Amino acid sequence: MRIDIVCVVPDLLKSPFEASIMKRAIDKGHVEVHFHNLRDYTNNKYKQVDDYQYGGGAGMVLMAEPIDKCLGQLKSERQYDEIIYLTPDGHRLDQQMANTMSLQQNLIFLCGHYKGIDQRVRDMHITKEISIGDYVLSGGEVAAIVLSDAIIRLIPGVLNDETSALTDSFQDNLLAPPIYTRPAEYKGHKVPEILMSGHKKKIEEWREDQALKITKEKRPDLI
Ligand code: 6GU
Repeated sequence: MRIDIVCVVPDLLKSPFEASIMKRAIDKGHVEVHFHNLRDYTNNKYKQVDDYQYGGGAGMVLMAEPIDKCLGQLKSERQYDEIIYLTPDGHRLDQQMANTMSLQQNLIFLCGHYKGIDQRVRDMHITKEISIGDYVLSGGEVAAIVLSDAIIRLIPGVLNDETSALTDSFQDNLLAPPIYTRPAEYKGHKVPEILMSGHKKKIEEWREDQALKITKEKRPDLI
């Protein structure tokens, strides 16, 4: 997989790709991540990327030209499966969407900033618009990190058995059951007996019961 991240603050983005699972996925060759600064695609000598909005109103808008130039350049180099604009008014990200995108080859993530981007580049280039939740961030960069992490960990071969994505919360539309590790008793708090019984089937049943109970309590909307 190749991900091209187009934004105005690449420095906000880079370090999460330099540690842990995302770094390992890059080092093992499962994914390439490239960063593009919209300021490098400006024509004016001040490298200005934003301007006031027509019709008035507070907040700046990212101009069409630098975005069009950057996306046009990338699209001339390879075919993209999706050109995704990260915006609070997009479709809300869920596990199903991450699963689908994890099987794709080439993705562009365009990060909005300020009030957003000129509608004309949305119409011209964007194939999908994604929000990471119903709250507002100061820019799409943080959302691009979230989306990248959600997708990259699902690429076949990135996680091993111990970190398998199959048992994650949401993979079966339920939250995950409680988990424990050694010691068996900590400050008087004991690990549930069943988990130490060795009965595989009973343990599986207990986990399913717990997952259902917790989901009903915390996220009844999922059931
Ligand atoms: Cl993708 N961008 C911004 N700026 N805020 C958000 C978001 C995206 N998703 C939720 N809030």
